[in-house]
Amino acid sequence: MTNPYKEASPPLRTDKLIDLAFRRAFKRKHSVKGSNIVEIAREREIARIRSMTDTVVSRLLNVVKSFPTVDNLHPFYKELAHVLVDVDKLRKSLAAAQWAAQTISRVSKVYIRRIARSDDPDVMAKLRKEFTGRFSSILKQVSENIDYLAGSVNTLKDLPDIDTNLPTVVLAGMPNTGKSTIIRHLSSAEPEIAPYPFTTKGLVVGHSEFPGVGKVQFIDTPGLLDRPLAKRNWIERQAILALRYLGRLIVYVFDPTETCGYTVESQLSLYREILEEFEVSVVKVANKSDISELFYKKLHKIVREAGDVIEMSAELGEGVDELRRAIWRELRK
Ligand SMILES: Nc1nc2c(ncn2[C@@H]2O[C@H](COP(=O)(O)OP(=O)(O)O)[C@@H](O)[C@H]2O)c(=O)[nH]1
Ligand SMILES: [Mg+2]
Repeated sequence: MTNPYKEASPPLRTDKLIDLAFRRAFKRKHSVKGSNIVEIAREREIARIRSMTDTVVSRLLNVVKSFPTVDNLHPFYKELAHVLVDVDKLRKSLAAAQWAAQTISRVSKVYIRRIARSDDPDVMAKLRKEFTGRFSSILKQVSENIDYLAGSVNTLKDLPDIDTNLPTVVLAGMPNTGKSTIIRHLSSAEPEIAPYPFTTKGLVVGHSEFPGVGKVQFIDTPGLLDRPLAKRNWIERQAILALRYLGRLIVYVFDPTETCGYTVESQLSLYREILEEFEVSVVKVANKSDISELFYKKLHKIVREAGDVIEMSAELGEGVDELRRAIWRELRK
């Protein structure tokens, strides 16, 4: 599944919707077939009511129909929907839009019937005016709901397209430890950036085939899984924690040389937080082995706490095969 909100169509804001319905009903000439003044008037007023009704009802029902049911979504998208919008209000708004469409349909039938029975063009015009009044008032009654839907759809459309059916490996580690370099080695093509509303850097998504496993998705999360969680606000925290529904496996990248600008202690502390929050397997990597004079100085501190790590140099492409094998073994489990 990709972003389930991609296909949702946002409604027009209520005032635009009313405008559009009026424009279509009154600025356009409706082809009427009547043979005398009374018949022509009747046909015209009925055509106006039908036009207003169709314009609005089809649009509202389309919005309701195209909106995915939040409860049925993959937990990643479900969680993010809850972070970005008020799902309860969303539900009520969809129900209100549906109610408005049905009510306008019903009321228009009543007025069409009354106009059909009339023989007086003045009465017909009066009935049509009465209808437009009811029409506007029904829409105004739900305008807050319709506008909320419009806003929500536009927000949710910005969620990234992530294939939730693929086995997914998430990269984590402090900035400059080598995650981007590693993901480039692991994926067959240049990784793509999927915008993520919670970070300007987006999610970096790469793919690669693994024998017996098939296509595997790699996700790097710059600005998210590279800083302590404790200091995040609620929204950031939720946005980060939603990632746990994607990854079957985390590759945590250490930089024992500390040339990344972060101490081994702080790298271990983020590692601990991620272990605690994400209950998935972790493959541990110690990167930048080419800087050997610094690499071995603190490696033992990492090994003491995190256990065996894969020593690699992403810069030189050394250890990449071993990392691939470790990932493969975990995904086969
Ligand atoms: N010496 C050395 N430098 C590396 C290695 N891997 C990455 N770097 C460098 O470290 C910096 C940060 O790498 P990057 O992949 O962008 O780290 P990220 O912030 O974790 O994505 C870049 O200048 C890389 O060239 C490595 O194995 N050895
Ligand atoms: Mg990076």
